[in-house]
Amino acid sequence: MISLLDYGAGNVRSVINALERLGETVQTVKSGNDILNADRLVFPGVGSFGSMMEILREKNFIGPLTEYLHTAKPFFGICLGLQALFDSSEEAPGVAGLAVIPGTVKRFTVDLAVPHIGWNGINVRQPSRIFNGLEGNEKFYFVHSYHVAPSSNEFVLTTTDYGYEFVSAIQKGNITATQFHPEKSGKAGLKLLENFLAETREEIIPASCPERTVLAKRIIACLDVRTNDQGDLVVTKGDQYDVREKGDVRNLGKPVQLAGRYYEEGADEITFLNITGFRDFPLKDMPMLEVLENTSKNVFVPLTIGGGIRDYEDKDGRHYSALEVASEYFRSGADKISIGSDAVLIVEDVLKRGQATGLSSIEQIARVYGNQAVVISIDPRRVYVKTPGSVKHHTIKTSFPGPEGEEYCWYQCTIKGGREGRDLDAVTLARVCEQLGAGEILLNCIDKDGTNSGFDLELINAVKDAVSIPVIASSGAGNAQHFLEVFTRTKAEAGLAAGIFHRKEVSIEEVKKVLKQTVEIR
Ligand code: 1PR
Repeated sequence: MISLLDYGAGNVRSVINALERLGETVQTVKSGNDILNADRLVFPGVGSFGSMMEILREKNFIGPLTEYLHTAKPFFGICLGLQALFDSSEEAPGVAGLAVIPGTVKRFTVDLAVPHIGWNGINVRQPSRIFNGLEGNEKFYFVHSYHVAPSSNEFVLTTTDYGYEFVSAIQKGNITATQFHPEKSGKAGLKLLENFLAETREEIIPASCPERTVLAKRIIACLDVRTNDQGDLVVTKGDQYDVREKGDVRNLGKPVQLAGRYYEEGADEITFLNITGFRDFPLKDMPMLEVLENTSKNVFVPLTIGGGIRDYEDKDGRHYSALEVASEYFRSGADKISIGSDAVLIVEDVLKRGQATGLSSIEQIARVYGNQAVVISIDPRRVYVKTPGSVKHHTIKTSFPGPEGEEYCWYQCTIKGGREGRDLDAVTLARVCEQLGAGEILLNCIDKDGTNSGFDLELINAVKDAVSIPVIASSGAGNAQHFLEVFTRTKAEAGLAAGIFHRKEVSIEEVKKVLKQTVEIR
């Protein structure tokens, strides 16, 4: 039996799933006494430092937790569960941490995308039993904008490089805590947790730790999901967003099975898009929640879910906020949610008002679950123009002139799965969404989707230049070389594909083989 401290702010489902996969029975802490009575305690932190400490205080957990940390009983902290151990954080000035380890928590000051999202390595600084069976060159999944800065090196267990070297895990007697998420770090992460649970392992330093660690470019498999005309939930795939062939919805497999296959084949992340979510009420859409629940039991890499995340009014007039919809997805095992149509409408409103309301789905979900949990999915389409000044939008000079020789184009945002074009360009959308608190951009391209002709590098460069959050390049991948192209000719942090993986034309392994010599991968 292991106790899990869930203060109710986010997704602890994946941690429970990982512990259960390792044969543990997990008991969720309900009171301060449960903390004091625990034999082993896991603390996965989600959200922000300030709200975490506030909730711990409201629940009267701070005293028992501090007392527990001063016993010899095992403790494992994850992400904010590491940061909580320090004196304070720049994220919430004036709010005291648990002060078990001297030092503070600082925001990344780097000329790189923040949050630091993805798979990075560790450099081991002292022996620990959690490293048994690891080579030392494995990568683990990180997602954070703040990192701990201990006052001395005494308790530093690992460091990681991102612009500069930061402390990525600490060890102090019975206390182990990691900035990365072992529960989302595939087989290496499960091994690490297994070692923590098996208390008798000997303390080691793995043999092949890298001198410097490098963040890997992520390869993401995307599953567009919808109900077909027979009522079955299927993975489908469009050609420029048209998913029907001879009148029928293309059926490329079952969502849970396909996600399991991609996990085994080495996908760094898996994205589900409920592509008819814009017209259905997702909380009635139980199959998607089931898909997430079942997938997250066996897939230990990050899961994103998109489609239909917005405010709703049901037929009886009951209001559901986008935050409620998102919370349901997080509870079912999602690590991030992606917002498509609603983001376009929100940005249009912000531009009209000249300011944000603080009430949009992007702002609300980012406040509760953190910026890193909010992905904006953009569905743009190229519009050619003769001169850049002929429209108010962000235009680019293109190397692929339009049908009438136009040398400029802009990327028009669409909603409802490409069905409706709006008077807003993708660059502006991305920029405003970042200001509202989005943590990542999933950049599709309707012209390229399903064409196998390669990513739209011009679009990716235009958006990447406008934001400092990570950008996932999507649409058009036809072979492994296209991934090499996108990672060498743009600064995209991740590449996503659907059709080539579903149809088994190219495997994730093949993509990584081609990238290996030139691009850092997991
Ligand atoms: O608007 O918040 O309800 O979200 C709906 C979501 O569903 C959006 O993220 C939107 O991109 C997606 N969507 C809606 N309709 C379609 C469609 O295809 N008819 N899917 C659709 C878009 C997702 C792409 C695709 C890549 C790679 N497809 O990410 O996976 O283009 O494909 P490829 O490698 O085969 O070229 P909301």
